[in-house]
Amino acid sequence: MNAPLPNDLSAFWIPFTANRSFKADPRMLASAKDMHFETPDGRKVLDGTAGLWCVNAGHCRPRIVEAIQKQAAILDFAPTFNLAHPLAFELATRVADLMPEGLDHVFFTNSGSESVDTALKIALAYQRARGKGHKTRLIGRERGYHGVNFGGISVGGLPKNRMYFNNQLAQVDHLPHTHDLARNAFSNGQPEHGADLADGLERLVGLHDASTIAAVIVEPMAGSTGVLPPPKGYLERLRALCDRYDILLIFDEVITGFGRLGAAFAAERFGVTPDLICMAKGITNATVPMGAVGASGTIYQTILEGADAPIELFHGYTYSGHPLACAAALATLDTYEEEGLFERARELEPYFADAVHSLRDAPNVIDIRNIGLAAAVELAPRPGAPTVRAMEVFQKAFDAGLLLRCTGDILAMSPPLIVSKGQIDEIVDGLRKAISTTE
Ligand code: PXG
Repeated sequence: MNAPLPNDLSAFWIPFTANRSFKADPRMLASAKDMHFETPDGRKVLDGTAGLWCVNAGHCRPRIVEAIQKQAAILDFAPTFNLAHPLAFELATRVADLMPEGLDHVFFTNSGSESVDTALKIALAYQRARGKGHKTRLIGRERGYHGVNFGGISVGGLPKNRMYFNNQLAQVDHLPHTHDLARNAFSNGQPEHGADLADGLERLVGLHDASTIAAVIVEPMAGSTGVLPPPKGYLERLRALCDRYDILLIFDEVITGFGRLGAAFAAERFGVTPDLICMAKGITNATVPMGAVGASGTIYQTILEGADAPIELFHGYTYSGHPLACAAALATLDTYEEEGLFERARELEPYFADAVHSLRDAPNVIDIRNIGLAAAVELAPRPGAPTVRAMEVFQKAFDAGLLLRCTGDILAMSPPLIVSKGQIDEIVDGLRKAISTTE
């Protein structure tokens, strides 16, 4: 497809992008189908990252396209403040069925960032509703990414997301991250070492006292920072400590939700059940913006029964449970189920793992990590110019027809769950070529 190019690139302020260099040399996408994007000049690009970790069923899937088209002509919008529409209930039930037992209520948002801030607010509302309004402190983790809203950047642990915006939430602290090249380099799946890092929570309890702490939020597998699977035993330990100190545990599953780790949620994969789950991205296969927070029955009932006003939770968005997003999500969940895509991810995991670990001997590779259909290759930073090497690899791969993600000196891969073995080889060969030809 040859699509017309825009005449003027100046007005669109591109997110999380070096606008000046991008506009000098733009990389455009015009269409997409299944595993590929196509550029305006007709070049195919293999999607090694499911867009931004979100197009889990592949692009422009017919069932989802049709559901959105149909719904737009039936009910384009319906308020969910004091009103509702049937699809939102249907979807909430479907999502609840996918979550671990005990998590059975769903609050709709429009993005991962909104899901995170919603979950933090629900945690505070819960503590207050049960007469523990003094539990207000929120604990995140170093290197965590929880979106870009003020709550999310405060509990998040990426320095640049925090340092530029000083109006952060007070009363926040952080667990240590689990990145440990000395002990865990080239782990396949969950690393052996680091369960003890969860004891960081014990130290924070010692410092702040459990009576001030409302919730801990972590990504079960840290994604954006460069794929850090949880060390063996880590999440179990964190769950046990949260129970001991009466602290809520929130899993941010914006990336891991909907099959990335070979199960509906990482909670299921790891056998650890949080009190709240943040989700977005894969819920609609990224076709229509949507996020959600899954909550336990205990949290829901406590807030409803402990409320001091008829509206129990003072929170919600104009587009919470938007009809188009609900239709897209229902068709997406049908697609995942019909095609067995979560199981497929689990079945492909060993093949994917072997393929990415074959890059071990490529130049400058200092670590390879993987779990489910997510993997990262970490490169040694170029002396005096950190991050430049990975950016060059990313650009080379893109020019050769392969989309990867780069963050710092790390290249990440997270293909749609429909990826074939041949396409896994193509992704890994493309990355090998790009690394091998980069100084
Ligand atoms: N939580 C987690 C764990 C995420 O990964 C968000 C929250 C925020 O979601 P929204 O929908 O508000 O963007 C995310 C988003 C990358 C990359 O390259 C990752 C995300 C977004 C964009 C790029 O790693 N994750």
